[in-house]
Amino acid sequence: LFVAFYGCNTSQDDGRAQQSNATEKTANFDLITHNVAPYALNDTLNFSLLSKTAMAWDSASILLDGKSVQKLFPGRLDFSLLTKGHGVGSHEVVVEVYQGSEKERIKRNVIVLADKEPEIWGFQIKAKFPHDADAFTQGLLYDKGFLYEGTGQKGASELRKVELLTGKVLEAKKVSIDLFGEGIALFNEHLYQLSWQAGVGLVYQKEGLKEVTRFYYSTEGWGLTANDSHLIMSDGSHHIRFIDPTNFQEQHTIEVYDTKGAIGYLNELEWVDDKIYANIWQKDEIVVIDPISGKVEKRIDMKGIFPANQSRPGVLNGIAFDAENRRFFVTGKYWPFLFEVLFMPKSTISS
Ligand SMILES: [Ca+2]
Repeated sequence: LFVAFYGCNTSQDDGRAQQSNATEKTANFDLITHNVAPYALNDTLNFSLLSKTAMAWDSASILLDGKSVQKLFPGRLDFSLLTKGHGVGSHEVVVEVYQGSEKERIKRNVIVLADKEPEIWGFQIKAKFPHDADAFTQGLLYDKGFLYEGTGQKGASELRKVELLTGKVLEAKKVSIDLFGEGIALFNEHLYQLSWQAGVGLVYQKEGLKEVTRFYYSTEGWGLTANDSHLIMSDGSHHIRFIDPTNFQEQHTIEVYDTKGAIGYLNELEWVDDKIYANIWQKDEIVVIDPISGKVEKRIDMKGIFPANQSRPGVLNGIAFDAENRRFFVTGKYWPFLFEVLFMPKSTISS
């Protein structure tokens, strides 16, 4: 029997992580799939356990992402797994075959892609505001009439409260010189700021930007946002982590995929209407992600956001949302402007 393994035909060039499906070799058993890859969200994956040596066995446990989901017995070698409810990305299927006290473990990684092409959206500029051209923007959010901004570079990193209309920095707190500031989020009247590679996060009271505590994580820190229960963090990969803001424990992780593969380099984040907006590092693109499945639902083409007749000092970075007035703001690293934008389906934008 020949089993075709699917390797996502993607390259690092467009920010997609290299992923492949693979099975560990085992002595007596093999695990074969009856579906033709690639697999998509909501597919039912059909497998058969194949005994290569006709060895007797008692039972087998099927584990999906570490959780036991089914049992097999001799005479029943076929099983199905529903991808629905498990999200896009990499999943581990393990079959543990028992014979007395002996156990043989067969592992298969499967990649589940999005089941629907993302909608292609664009933008319209509604207003243009000044922005500090010395700000290496790494995090941006809006709260009660003010922008809050986290800036990067060692020695120049700050947490700032900024006046929207003028871009004037009203308050600034310097980040210690050993930390390279990254994304920021607001949760329960506290501001949280990541650092890039030090594994250290800073927590401030919003009023007065007073540092109150620190937290620690094992990945790089890139973008940060929050919903009403979690801090939500990117690390430069296609993973987004949900963190408990009370003890900083990671609760769960999603992987971000479209119909072709993983979407890497997820950077600055914004939680809006139960979706995650993420701008992709070094691209004029924002993706809108379903936070349950990790599926990319929209790709917002931001090409043309920076005036074509001016040299651009840095990449697009920074999405903020004014929930009360339903306004989106975007800017970039060292950009002299911050834009209020309206996102809309590209087909509805008149050129
Ligand atoms: Ca943001």
